[in-house]
Amino acid sequence: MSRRILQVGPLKPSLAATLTERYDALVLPDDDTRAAFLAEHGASIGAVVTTGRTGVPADLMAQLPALGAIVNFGVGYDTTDVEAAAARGVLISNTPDVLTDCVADTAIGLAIDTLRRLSAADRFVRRGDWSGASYPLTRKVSGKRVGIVGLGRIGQAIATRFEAFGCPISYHSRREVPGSPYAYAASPADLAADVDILVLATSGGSGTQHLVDRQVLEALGPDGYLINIARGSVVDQDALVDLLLTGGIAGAGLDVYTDEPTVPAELMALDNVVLLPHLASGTVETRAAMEQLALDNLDRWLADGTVLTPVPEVS
Ligand code: 8YV
Repeated sequence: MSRRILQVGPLKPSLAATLTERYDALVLPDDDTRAAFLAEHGASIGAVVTTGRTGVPADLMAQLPALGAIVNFGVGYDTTDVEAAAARGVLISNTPDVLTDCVADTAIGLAIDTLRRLSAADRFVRRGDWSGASYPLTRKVSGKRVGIVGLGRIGQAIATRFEAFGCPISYHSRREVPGSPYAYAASPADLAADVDILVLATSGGSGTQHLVDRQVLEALGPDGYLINIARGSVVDQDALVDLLLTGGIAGAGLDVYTDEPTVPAELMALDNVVLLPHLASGTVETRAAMEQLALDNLDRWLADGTVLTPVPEVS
């Protein structure tokens, strides 16, 4: 087995430094030297370390014939061609669990910020608008009906947090979760029709592309709010922008977008929308834990050809 490591895409600086210093890793160039680099080194690469931002698409995988493992820094790996990896017996590891708390915390923060308009109120104060008029009334969060699309680890952690706010919870997942105390909805549209806040916590990729389409957003309706800490691809973003501009839904809290880091310009002026720069897992503590888990996966693969936290499709 080839033990050569390749970094694909930007990584947390300390992780990139460790890979170079401790593992003598190569770094895939992102310029016109890439083809020559791959011609020279592609056949020697045994493992790739990457993130969901870049991943290993099929065309890159095809140029790495000795590839045995893809170590993904992040829980989402939708930019890696999982089918191609499975067909070739390439393992993929991700970093589940260690980021669940921070991503769930972000979902709650986004919901409170969006309904109570906290970021907009901060702008109001900074602009010097708090002179005589009081701030416009906002919407209460506690007790709102919350629907969660994707009741995996993160969806469950979000549900637990909202329960503490007295919110009735329902959910939609590909399959009903056995033993779950929450009401199951057979489709995202059925779920959206019955809730005030629709939270997206499902994985990205082709299976969930535009799972939340115009029909689902219309079912959420003019009093409903969308919170997305999953992937931009899960939502029909054009329909979302249209409905936000026309009052078809009440507001949205977004950490993810279709074409990051591009954020639709139309949303910039809207105070009923909170826009975050894909920061959900971005705390010192969680990113350190993700880094450690990525390195533990790499060490395990180098030691015995397995990984600690394989993704389900290729374990
Ligand atoms: C990113 C995320 O991976 O884990 C995920 O799927 O979306 C984030 O944690 C993180 O930004 C690293 O690139």
